[in-house]
Amino acid sequence: MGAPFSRLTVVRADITTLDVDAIVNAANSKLIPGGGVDGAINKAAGPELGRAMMAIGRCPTGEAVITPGFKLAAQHVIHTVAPVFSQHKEADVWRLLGNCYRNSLALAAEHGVATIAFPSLGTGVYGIPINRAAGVAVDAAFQHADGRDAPSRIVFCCFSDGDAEHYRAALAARRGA
Ligand code: AR6
Repeated sequence: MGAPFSRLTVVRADITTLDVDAIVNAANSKLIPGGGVDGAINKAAGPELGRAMMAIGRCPTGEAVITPGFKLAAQHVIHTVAPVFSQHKEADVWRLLGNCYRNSLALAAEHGVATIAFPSLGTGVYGIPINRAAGVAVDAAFQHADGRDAPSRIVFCCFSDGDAEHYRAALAARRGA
């Protein structure tokens, strides 16, 4: 197993419980605290997180911004905005979703993050099919994990066993590529 693969792991967990330097939030472009993983992260971090998000006020689709983690074990929360599946051409969905992972990892590197966990961005309310989304996530992380400023651990944090299976399959496919 090569170095990039040893840095990528899949877990089934509530992302708010993970002891990592940064967790990634699946936010909306107005950075108004919402439901899904965004709601869970805001609940666990406390009201200061929502205030910090709204002070930033905007994050275009595919881009990323950073706040403190407040009451979370994670020191940072990186907020990124996945594309809504029904609102883009399919090729744009994959490019923008890849940008979410790339821009989050670049921001993490700027802040010296050594361990980072992603939820399955865009595959809840935003409707992106998880079988394809997992491949995009793994490809983007794999490319970054090969670089000089790569974190030591990139975790794909899935909320169900079925979701975790998709990420494990995507990792296995990438390993075989
Ligand atoms: N830990 C890990 N994963 C979770 C958790 C959790 N605690 N809770 C949900 N998930 P979604 P999106 C999974 O809908 O599709 C919000 O309202 C969930 O099962 O949270 O990018 C925002 O404000 C799914 O696999 O994000 C936006 O408006 C994954 O997280 C919008 O939803 C992503 O589902 C973003 O939609």
